[in-house]
Amino acid sequence: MTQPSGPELEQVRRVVTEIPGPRSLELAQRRKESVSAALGAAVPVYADRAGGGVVVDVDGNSLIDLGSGIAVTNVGNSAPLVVEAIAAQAHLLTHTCFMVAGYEPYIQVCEELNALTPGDYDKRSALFNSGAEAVENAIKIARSYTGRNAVVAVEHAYHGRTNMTMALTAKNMPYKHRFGPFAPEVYRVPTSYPVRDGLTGIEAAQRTIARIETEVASENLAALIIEPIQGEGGFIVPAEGFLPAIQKWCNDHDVVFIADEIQTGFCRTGDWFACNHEEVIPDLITTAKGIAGGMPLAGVTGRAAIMDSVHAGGLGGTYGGNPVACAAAVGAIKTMREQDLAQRARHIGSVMHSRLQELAKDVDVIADIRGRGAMMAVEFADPESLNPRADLPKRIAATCAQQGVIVLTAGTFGNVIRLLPPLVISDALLEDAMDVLTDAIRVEASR
Ligand code: PLZ
Repeated sequence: MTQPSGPELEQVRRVVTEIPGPRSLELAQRRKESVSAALGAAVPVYADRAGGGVVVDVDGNSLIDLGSGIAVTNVGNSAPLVVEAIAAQAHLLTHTCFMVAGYEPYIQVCEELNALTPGDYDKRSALFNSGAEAVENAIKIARSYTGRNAVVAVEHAYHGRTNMTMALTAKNMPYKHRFGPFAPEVYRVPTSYPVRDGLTGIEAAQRTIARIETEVASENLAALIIEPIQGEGGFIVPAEGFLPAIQKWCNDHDVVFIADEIQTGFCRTGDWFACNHEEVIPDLITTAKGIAGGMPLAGVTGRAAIMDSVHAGGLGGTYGGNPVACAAAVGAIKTMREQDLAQRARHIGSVMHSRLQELAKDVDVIADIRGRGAMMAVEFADPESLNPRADLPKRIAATCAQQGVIVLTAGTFGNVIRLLPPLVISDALLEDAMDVLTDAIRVEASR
């Protein structure tokens, strides 16, 4: 008999060994001798299988997953339609290179992206392997279209680890440290960070625009790129009105407005894309992560006039839009639609938010609880001075892992716990995980 997998796995939290257990320790040793020490690890266990809301490790511990592999397995790990699509496609063809001989799944994914992304205009898409690669290409496209060089990114931004995207990313450690020089013509401007700047969305936008106008000038500016809710930066939700004002300024000055929805996309925030909440219409949008249920795939989607302005042969790559990854994306998108995972994300968000609000009454280390849908975070800081408490998230996450719950940290100041459960997690598991998390916060906050 085959062992259960995917959503058939028993949906329980169960810790049967010390964490990490003996098999994980064995793998940790082999890793130490074979894998570069430069790669981090959020939890000390090694995964064997996963599905629904759990990750089962090699020692048989069943951990509740509040990370989704960093916002990737929105439809759950090894989701049935994704697994079936991968298997079927793998039997037909695994690779031709889209630039050599095309295939239907690539076109299907582009059709889906054009239909699902915000903006009721004629669109085109191109597919790549990773989020960073999508961002790189969005910048190439914007520069080619405008004939301008400069690119603006905002404070706390995260856009990837390649050379151009490191330049766009704000935080030095660990992403940029000793890796320079970085790509030129990247300018950083303030954003909206309500709990820390106290500005309305309009005030923050005016500050941002004034900086761009004095230090860059629209005549030199190809694109402005922004995450509608910042991911690695700490789930910073800009004040209402900020994004629409920035979009309008870009439109008025023929600056390509790029929304990086790599972390926020595909139902995560309670809608297909985070731009939808304020009816923000980007010119280009970058997607990855949740798009293909765990397979590596990314896209750039945008106005046909912009996307088609690049010379023929100007975009591509050997693997971009691999047929198996594309088939997985079609399966993942179908799952999101059939199970209305946007609605599910809103429900998950309201559960997490109310549990955290309740907790905030008892502890004095929480400066902010924020996010949208199933993308929720707690910022730890002294509530008066707002001095970051960077010591807490690591300890809280370690305590949670010991008790069988995976949570991730984030934030420019390293003082944020972020919650990104798979959108198919059961209510019972979610409540159990929130019990563990809120207890861990109580304990660590009182130490
Ligand atoms: N843009 C908004 O969130 C990836 C990074 C994890 P890749 N975020 C997770 C890490 O430490 O490397 C991300 C993102 C946003 C771009 C990216 C980059 O996507 O698929 O990791 O290249």
